[in-house]
Amino acid sequence: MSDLFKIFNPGIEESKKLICDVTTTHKDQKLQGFFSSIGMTSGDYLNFQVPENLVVIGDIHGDIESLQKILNEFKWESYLESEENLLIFLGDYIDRGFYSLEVILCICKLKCLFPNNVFFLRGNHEAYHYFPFSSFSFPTELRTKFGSKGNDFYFEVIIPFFDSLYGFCEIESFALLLHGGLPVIDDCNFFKNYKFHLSDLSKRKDLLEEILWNDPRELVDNNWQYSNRGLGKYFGMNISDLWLEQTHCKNVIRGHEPCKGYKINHHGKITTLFSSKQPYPKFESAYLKISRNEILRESEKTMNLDEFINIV
Ligand SMILES: [Mn+2]
Repeated sequence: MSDLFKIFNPGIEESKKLICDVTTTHKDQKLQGFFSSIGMTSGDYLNFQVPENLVVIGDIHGDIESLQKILNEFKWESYLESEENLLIFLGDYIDRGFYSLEVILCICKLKCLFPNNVFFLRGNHEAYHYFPFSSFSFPTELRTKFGSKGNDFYFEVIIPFFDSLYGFCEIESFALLLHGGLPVIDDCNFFKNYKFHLSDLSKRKDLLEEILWNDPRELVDNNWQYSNRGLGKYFGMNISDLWLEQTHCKNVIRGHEPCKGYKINHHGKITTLFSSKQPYPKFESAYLKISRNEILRESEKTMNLDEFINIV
């Protein structure tokens, strides 16, 4: 298993096989429903009971070195042997750093080894074909690596892989995990059926855009504003309170914004986690690791998760 990082100068056929295998695994898990002792899927929506241990990794953005450091630090091989230990990625695997393809291959190897406790959420960089933006460079990296075949590789292998990623994860009574932020909901009836609405985001592009692009802000009216990013919204504390109240969760764990490893918003209710360093020299790379006991210990109050964040 120690060959997880032996992926430099990856061949096109080998890369294609590995990524397509994981796309198939995702599709099977979504279609047939996936069940482990602690979790289940309903399409794009993942649901878990509180795991024995939880590790969350934020945006990687092609930074294979930070990814390697993080995986080694929590000793991924022994950690993932128990299916009660979960590893969740918050998306944005590509662009900005030099090794986007290598990052994808590395996490795909992890998923092949541990399909029942490694899960990938989708970032906005994995949905360029729905919500385009200016700094998207992954196809250029693929053309540099694979020449003219890079284009076909992007359309035939990468886009289906991106479309197979999960959109939203709930860990019961604890946390909501997603890439960008909570969608602004003004009709409370939504929550009667929220798991259903989140289970097929290809039919709910309005929700998908906000999940992938929204950011938390401390807004004067605590409500929401359109985002300066040109896509998505800034959501205030009222939106966080509504979602957390309706889902009986205490925290939101999300990525999407470069920061010194982590950032806290909305009085501790929102934790931003960022795990990329090489393309962002001014910032830090971090991951979150928390145990079931630590989660249950603070069952009554809002938890501030900063003590469970490790800067690498
Ligand atoms: Mn992002």
